[in-house]
Amino acid sequence: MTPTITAFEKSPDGGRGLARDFPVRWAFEEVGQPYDVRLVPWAEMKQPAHLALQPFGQIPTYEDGDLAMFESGAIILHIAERHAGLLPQDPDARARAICWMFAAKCTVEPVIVENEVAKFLEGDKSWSAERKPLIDGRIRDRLRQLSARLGDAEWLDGAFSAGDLLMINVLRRPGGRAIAGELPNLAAYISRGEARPAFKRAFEAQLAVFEAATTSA
Ligand code: GTB
Repeated sequence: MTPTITAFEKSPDGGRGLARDFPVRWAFEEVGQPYDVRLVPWAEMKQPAHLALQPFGQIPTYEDGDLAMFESGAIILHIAERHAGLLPQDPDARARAICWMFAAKCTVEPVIVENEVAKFLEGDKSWSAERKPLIDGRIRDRLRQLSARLGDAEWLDGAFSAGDLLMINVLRRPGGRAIAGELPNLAAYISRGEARPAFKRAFEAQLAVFEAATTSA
């Protein structure tokens, strides 16, 4: 059976591959698993049918037979556990790759997402401009630590893994990319991820959805 994921009918990111269906698409492409996409209009995201799949009314979701999942990180772990290509076979190396998945989602993503919160949800507040350097400072501290660990390596721990996929996906968000640009090894790490054929296929697929929505509007 072909798994089905959900994505925005018209993503607010303008087709830049920043919404969270993107890393799931990328994971499918890395392992060579075909997938279907069901587009969810804004009006349906908080309706009971979608809330039954995603309790917070968000995308992405994943359905495969009787299994329904939400949370992009969990979906990617599920894909990586069922297909070769995103997690090492060696148990210790596999455990370390999973550490990097959690590091991306739990340690690096939160500081980067604060940049978007400040811009889109708090940009009109009187204190918003004062807060920005604090947010940038926290992103810079975190990315310097990541940069120090990556060093001259190609990927975070041996071969490319789901840990790299999630980390690069997080670093691509505007607040991450801007500050990663100050750290040449991180900037090159992002570029290596974006140069992967699987990344490019996933990117083109989500862009095609955005362009179709824009054309029909
Ligand atoms: N923890 C969940 C996961 O990883 O699956 C978070 C899912 C999530 O935040 N989904 C967002 C959503 O559905 C879309 S991706 N939001 C609707 C809502 O909460 O009501 C977040 C996103 C949206 C837009 C951009 N952008 O424009 O750059 C970037 C990221």
